[in-house]
Amino acid sequence: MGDTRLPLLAEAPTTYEPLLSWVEEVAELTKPERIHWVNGSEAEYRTLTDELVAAGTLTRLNPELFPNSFAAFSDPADVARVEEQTFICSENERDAGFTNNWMEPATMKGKLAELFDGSMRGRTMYVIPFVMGHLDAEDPKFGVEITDSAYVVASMRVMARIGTDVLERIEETGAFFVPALHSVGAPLEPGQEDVPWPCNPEKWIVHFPEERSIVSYGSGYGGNALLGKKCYALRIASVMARDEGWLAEHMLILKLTSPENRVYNVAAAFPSACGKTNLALLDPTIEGWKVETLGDDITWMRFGKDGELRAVNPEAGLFGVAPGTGWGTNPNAMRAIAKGNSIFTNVALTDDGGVWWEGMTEEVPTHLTDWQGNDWTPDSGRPAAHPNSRFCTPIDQIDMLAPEYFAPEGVEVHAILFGGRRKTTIPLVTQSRDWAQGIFYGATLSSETTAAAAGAVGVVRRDPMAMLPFIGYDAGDYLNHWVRVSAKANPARLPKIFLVNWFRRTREGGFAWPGFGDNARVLKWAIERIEGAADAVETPIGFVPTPASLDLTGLGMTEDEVQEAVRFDAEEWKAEVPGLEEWFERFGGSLPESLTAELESLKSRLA
Ligand code: GTP
Ligand code: SPV
Ligand code: MN
Repeated sequence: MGDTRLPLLAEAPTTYEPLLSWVEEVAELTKPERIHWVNGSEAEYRTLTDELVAAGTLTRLNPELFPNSFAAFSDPADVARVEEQTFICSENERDAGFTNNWMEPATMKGKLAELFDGSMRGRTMYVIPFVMGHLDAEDPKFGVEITDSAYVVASMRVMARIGTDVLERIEETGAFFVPALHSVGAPLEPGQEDVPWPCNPEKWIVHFPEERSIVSYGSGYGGNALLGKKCYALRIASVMARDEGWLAEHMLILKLTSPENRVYNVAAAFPSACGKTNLALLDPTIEGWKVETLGDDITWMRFGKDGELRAVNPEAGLFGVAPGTGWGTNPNAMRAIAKGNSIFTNVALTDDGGVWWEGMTEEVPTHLTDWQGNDWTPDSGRPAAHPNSRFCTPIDQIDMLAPEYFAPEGVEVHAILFGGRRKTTIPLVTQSRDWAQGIFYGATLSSETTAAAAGAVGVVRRDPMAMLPFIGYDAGDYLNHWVRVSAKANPARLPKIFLVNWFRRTREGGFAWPGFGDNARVLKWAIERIEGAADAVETPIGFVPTPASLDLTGLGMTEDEVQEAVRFDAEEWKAEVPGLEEWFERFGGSLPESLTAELESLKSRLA
């Protein structure tokens, strides 16, 4: 360490020059009161959460109900990812593509330098060394997040592998780390009292893909602030993956074991708040089929030496949508949560010091404190928990966690599902004729928007591979990358691809399919298709089940009712085509030819 180091760095637990000089540069700009190097220990977590309780950011829950667990309530204007303010600042605008906001890197850096000047005044600057994926991976993906939010530190400890071990490994191996800078943008003047959830009305979530760096300003929430998650493990990782020949995807991954003990790993890409966590923790309603969890939000995949597709989950926790997660719909998540060690954000509080959200229990409590701190009763006429309220829970608290979660080499993927939230048109499940048509399913995936991002809810938008807000480069190049990478596959071991929709409605307006644990019936059909055992009807969009080919044991639905969920509707699909054409036109020529060919052949089959 040079003599000229900032005195604030005196207690740095490292001599790693690339890290020290970055931390120093940030400290000089942001002017924090002190620097805390996060070691990731139990004791540190206790101190941090005690401080957050004292500051009013966290409410300690009743330990008999939720041990070592806390509730946080955000500023009402800081409740979700802000896609409008999310930028990919590639050197060339063309490389950000039409799905991303872009600004010239130098201009953006100038703007950020102004915003970060003194932005940590009066606060502690935390330095969090982290690794996404395994520390013992062949090529571990390191990052260091600098943040002035202790809530972010506590949440990152759940969501990623952080602390001393990681720092030592970075230093020992001289590894590159992604510098990820975060500030809530709420400096404190001397004597100024803090608020429970500091943030700034102005928010910027910025990525510099060529230098692989992240800068986030103004928000303390989820994907805006826990920078290992969407910013690194998807946006920056997708760029690394493009350059290094792998795939970083917004997918869950689960291990399915058949009654005959055959194992299939299934990855599934659904947009935000469209059912990944629920499927990953599925409790099958059919006998003999077992599901184990590998991941619930992000999957990194590469083709192995035998041409098989291998997948790992780079995360260490769940940041799950609370509403709709209940003892009836997702008992496995509820059991994991009940073990404690969780941070809840924007849920409601029960009078006995527990948490509640819509759908947690069938019986609705008679009195709650809602997520905004107001009294709430069932006839208040508004939800008690915010629709994007979340539970943040260590993944190893899931009883059904697959042992392979801990294997750095990951698992082979046998099937990929693409799915969205569509009231009409998309059948419960469709199997693609081949890999190319499967990529077409992914490229044209559509869904109604949800509360996971700020903005209107319920608007149908195209969401390629469920990655629309997360592709760190040009969307056409991204689809080309899928095509190119899969050319490395052993064709016999290419996963089979299915399009699913748990959200189709009946004419009466209810869900056409009960979903949740009953989705195991769809997984079973998919596996039986792979094994060549299940029946299907060939339609212009691919193979859909006959009602009789699905295991309906104990479902309590008639074949006619099931038919409404699985049917292919030619009229609805003809009405879909102009939207598909418009979507493809937006790529302005960067789309793989194979996809244009798929659309043409779909049109001729529909005609
Ligand atoms: P992100 O964490 O935002 O990426 O969301 P996710 O894809 O993991 O979604 P999640 O599993 O948390 O589900 C989001 C919402 O959809 C919850 O309110 C669920 O209750 C609901 N949901 C999930 N699966 C089903 C299903 O099979 N049927 C129905 N009707 N709703 C479902
Ligand atoms: C999503 O929006 O897809 C999430 C939540 O998983 S967040 O971490 O906020 O991105
Ligand atoms: Mn997600």
